[in-house]
Amino acid sequence: MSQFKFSVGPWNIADGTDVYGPATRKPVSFEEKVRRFAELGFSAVQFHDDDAVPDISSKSEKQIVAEAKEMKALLDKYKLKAEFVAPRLWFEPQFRDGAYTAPKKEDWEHAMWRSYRSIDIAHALGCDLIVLWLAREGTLCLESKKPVHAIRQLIESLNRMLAYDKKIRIAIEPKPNEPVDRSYAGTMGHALALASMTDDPKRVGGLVESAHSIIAGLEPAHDMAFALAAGKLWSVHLNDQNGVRFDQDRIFGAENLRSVFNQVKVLMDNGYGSHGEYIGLDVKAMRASSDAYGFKHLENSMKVVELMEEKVRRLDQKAIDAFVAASDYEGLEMHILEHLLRA
Ligand code: XLS
Ligand code: MG
Repeated sequence: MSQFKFSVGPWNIADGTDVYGPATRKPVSFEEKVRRFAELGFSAVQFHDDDAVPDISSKSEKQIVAEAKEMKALLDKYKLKAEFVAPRLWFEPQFRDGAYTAPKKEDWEHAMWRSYRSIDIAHALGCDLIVLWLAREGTLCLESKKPVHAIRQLIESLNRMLAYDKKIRIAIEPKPNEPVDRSYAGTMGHALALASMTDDPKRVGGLVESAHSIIAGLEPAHDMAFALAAGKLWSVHLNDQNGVRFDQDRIFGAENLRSVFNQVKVLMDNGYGSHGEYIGLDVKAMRASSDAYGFKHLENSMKVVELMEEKVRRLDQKAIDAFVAASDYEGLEMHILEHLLRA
């Protein structure tokens, strides 16, 4: 049994469509996803704004809140909470050159409208966290934006959200690229630097996604440690990634077991979850998997967390300290490998 509470977003149940080919699995209704999430033992659902309120830009503020309240009733039916709401500012063509760093004023204003609606939806769903994956905040053509001006406009966007609602908290989910070519906020270091430049830094923190750290060439456990040291690790997206390439959203543990062990260790060692934080997943079943196995990657990821929790609990820290005291790092390395490899 895990010591953590888990959360997941509906986009984790994907139909196999990728940039090179169509769906390989039948679509699953939103309610069926929520029902299965509850059945699998998740405690909360992660939302995009337009997961809670489809076609959000075509609706009035009143209608948006009404539909968000209907979504809350669905969560209550399955005894699930909402973890966060993330404005999905990478779908609408209007945001093709960025949302918070959009060069055209009307595009930036629409991004702010979507962000305020995300805050309204969060309140209706009963949560106080907004996640910003800054998917298109950067450049495709390097000279298309003045970087200092764009970054200051991004900070102003955060300030306007913080001013719109005095309770909301914002977790920035950094990623160094994809879909944008060069991101303005590629790592947790950038996210926490942005937080420090806002009008209310204590309400701006971070979400570490394992794969995003790997794509940046960094160790996810150290990115988590960096945010934990600042008291600002407010969510995680545990998954895995085979090296620096497109975001694979592989199951947690699929590629990098040593790192995965250290990610769980740093979370356990530092009381992650004790202030209500969830273990969030951001994983997708392989395109080749059939309909019957369209949820198995969620079960597998949770199972890996539980197995690694057991490995962390059984770790002998005194033995580690003794190897370090003797500067016997080869001995320490083998001690850890045997610990991981033995049943
Ligand atoms: C990128 C993001 C994305 C979700 C949440 O990894 O987490 O998967 O849409 O914004
Ligand atoms: Mg993610």
